Amino acid sequence: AIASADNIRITPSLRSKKGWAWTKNPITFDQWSVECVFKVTGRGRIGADGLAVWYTTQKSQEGTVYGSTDMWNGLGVFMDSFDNDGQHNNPYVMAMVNDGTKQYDHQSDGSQQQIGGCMRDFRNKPYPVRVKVEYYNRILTVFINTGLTNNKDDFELCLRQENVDLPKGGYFGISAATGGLADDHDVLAFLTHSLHDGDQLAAKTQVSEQERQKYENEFDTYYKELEKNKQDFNQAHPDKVRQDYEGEFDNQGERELRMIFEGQNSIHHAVKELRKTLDELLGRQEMVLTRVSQLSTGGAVQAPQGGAQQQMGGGGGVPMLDTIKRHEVDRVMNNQNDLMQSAREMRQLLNDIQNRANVIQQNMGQGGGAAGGGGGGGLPQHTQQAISELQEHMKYVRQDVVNLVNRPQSAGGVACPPPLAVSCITPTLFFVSIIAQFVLLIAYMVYRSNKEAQAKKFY
Ligand SMILES: [Ca+2]
Ligand SMILES: [Ca+2]
Repeated sequence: AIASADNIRITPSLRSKKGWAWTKNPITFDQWSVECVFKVTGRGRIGADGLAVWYTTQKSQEGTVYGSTDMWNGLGVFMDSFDNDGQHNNPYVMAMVNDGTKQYDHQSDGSQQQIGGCMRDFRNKPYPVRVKVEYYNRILTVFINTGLTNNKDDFELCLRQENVDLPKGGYFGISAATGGLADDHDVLAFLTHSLHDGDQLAAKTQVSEQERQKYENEFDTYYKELEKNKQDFNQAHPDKVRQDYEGEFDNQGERELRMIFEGQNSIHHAVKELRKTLDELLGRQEMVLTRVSQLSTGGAVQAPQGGAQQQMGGGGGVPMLDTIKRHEVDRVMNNQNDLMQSAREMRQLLNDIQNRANVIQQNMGQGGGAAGGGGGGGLPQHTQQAISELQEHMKYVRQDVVNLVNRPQSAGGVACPPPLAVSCITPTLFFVSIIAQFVLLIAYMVYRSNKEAQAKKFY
């Protein structure tokens, strides 16, 4: 493993490398939560081998299981990049408990030995990936945040297993390995928390107050020493100081890419909101339909709470066929066509964006290689052009999404002919339900093409 200022490179992207890092001392608590923040990056569509988070009774040495020793005693959580058994289910996240006797079965990706797992792509993500392992009351839970957004708390449940027995007083560790294919495995942070029941906690905090003072003093001393050493170093090597600063500024391409990702995030967010609204709408639609069926059977009906706001007389018993006028149907049809059209446009735009993003990524790859050799040159002309076009398209998409969100109200607010108070209700309801269905369809299409686009990017 190679340590740097803000991460530990467990393995570089070179063939057949292994690396690891372990806690110095065994832990003194039985229930815990650890969070490992990492990045797995590689130029290939497929990478290898993977990264492991360990809790074992011994600090392991180099070995065959993601860089660490086999037949371990404790828990291993594996981020397995390479699909050894050809089941098309990698990258895969899984947990395996071992009592020191079992050999990890690489050929089947441990599929018969795992206590649980989930298929998640954790390679080449815009933001760091986070895996959180909790062990509390003999329940093991693994959450994963696949780094698609910069929200640190965007965790999904990957696996949960009850009645898991782990040995006490183990060490935490991380390890990684590359094979014929190679990824960079970087760990940015490893956070450990002990978990306590309430009363247990109260007893412990009293003792720790003195210790806290001690550790704080110790930390201050070390920190001052570090600062002093840094200054000494800077004085001794004034030429190296400037190089340090150069790394802190991203080149233009990286900044643009980050802007694109942020744009995509906000689109993602908008679509999510849209879905929520649509679910509500669907609920209302169902309510309205129930009322309509009541109406057609001739019962007295009260006004629906959220939907159409017209006063409904207790009349009832009006035949439904009389109530829908030809021109109203035409209008509904036109509206539908309109919606379909804008959905198609949005799809096209998204595809377009995807293509351009691919082009930029390729260019970045080539540009990155060149920049490594020489100084940080500017982007080629056509890339800049593509980026600016991309940004413009992004604006359109956002506008479209906003329009879509606003549409149901404007479409729903079609004026009804005033004299036919009772007869106008049914077409309005019909209207709302049809539009709701179409908006739902569009949201799904957008959502799916977004998903597809993301999947396509990495495969
Ligand atoms: Ca594997
Ligand atoms: Ca597999």
